[in-house]
Amino acid sequence: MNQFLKDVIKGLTSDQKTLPSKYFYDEKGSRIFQEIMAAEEYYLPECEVEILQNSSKAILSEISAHELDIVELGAGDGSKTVIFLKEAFKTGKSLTYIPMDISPEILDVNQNLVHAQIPDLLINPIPGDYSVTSELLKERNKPKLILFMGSNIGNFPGEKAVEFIQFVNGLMQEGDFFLMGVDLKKNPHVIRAAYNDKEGVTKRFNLNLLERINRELSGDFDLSAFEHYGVYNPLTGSALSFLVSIKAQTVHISGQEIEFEKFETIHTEISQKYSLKELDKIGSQTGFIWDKHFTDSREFFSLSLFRK
Ligand code: AVI
Repeated sequence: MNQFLKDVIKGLTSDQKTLPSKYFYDEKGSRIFQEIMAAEEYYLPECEVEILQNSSKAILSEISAHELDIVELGAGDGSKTVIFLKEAFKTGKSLTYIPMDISPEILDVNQNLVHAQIPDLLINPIPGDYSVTSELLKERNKPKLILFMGSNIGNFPGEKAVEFIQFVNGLMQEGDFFLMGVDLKKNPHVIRAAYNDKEGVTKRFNLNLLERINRELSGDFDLSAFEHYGVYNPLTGSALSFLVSIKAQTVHISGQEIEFEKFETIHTEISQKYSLKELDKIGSQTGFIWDKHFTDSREFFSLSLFRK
């Protein structure tokens, strides 16, 4: 049984049905995600760009090492990171940019984009699952700055976020830095709207998960019988996405029957929001000795710099 099918069956036979959000990103899902990033209500990318434009210099001034590996986990196309890399290049440090991503295709796009804007920057892309490929980093003993942008940390459920930051800390030597993009707690209305855009792009993104199961795992989900439901809980700081079965129904996936009660939900995603205080606490909990937060003018988002 392939891993996708295993995870889908496991998630849909649990008491609270779930589907792992990592499966959003097939070709179609990745395209819809680009549309989300351009949606009016989805404030995250513009905040991160504002911080990169206004604070890259200040971030770099905290790092004294002259030789530096800038490692980016889940690098994607590099279109935002390049703003930071340009500033880093201007410092005259001897830099190597090491973008890591599961998709070799996106790393090609990344390399072309960065090379076009900074032709003299050394780029050493590493394709593959970074939980495996990060072993390669241990062979390099230059000072490191590890980047993990875009609020991707928010998509790790509960304790997994802390475990991931601990894992990153384990890749680092004393004096190395970690820069993480984090979406901050804010007016709940703003967060709720970001995951319930008027144009219904987020709805399409969520439903594509069922479409993907139909396409790849011989499923027969009737997409018109499921609705997108996005909530934000200010008590926990979690934005949660669900798919709601609007009637009692039976779905088949690779020959297996899955029953849905009327209004039963599938939990598909968590997007955790943090306060700066919580980030300080997480930093010291995960082995960092110092941190500093760089925020946008509305204090919606933080690029948080941690030193080991
Ligand atoms: C990729 N990640 C940070 C996005 C988020 O905001 O959690 C994914 C997303 N899901 C719905 N809209 C955007």
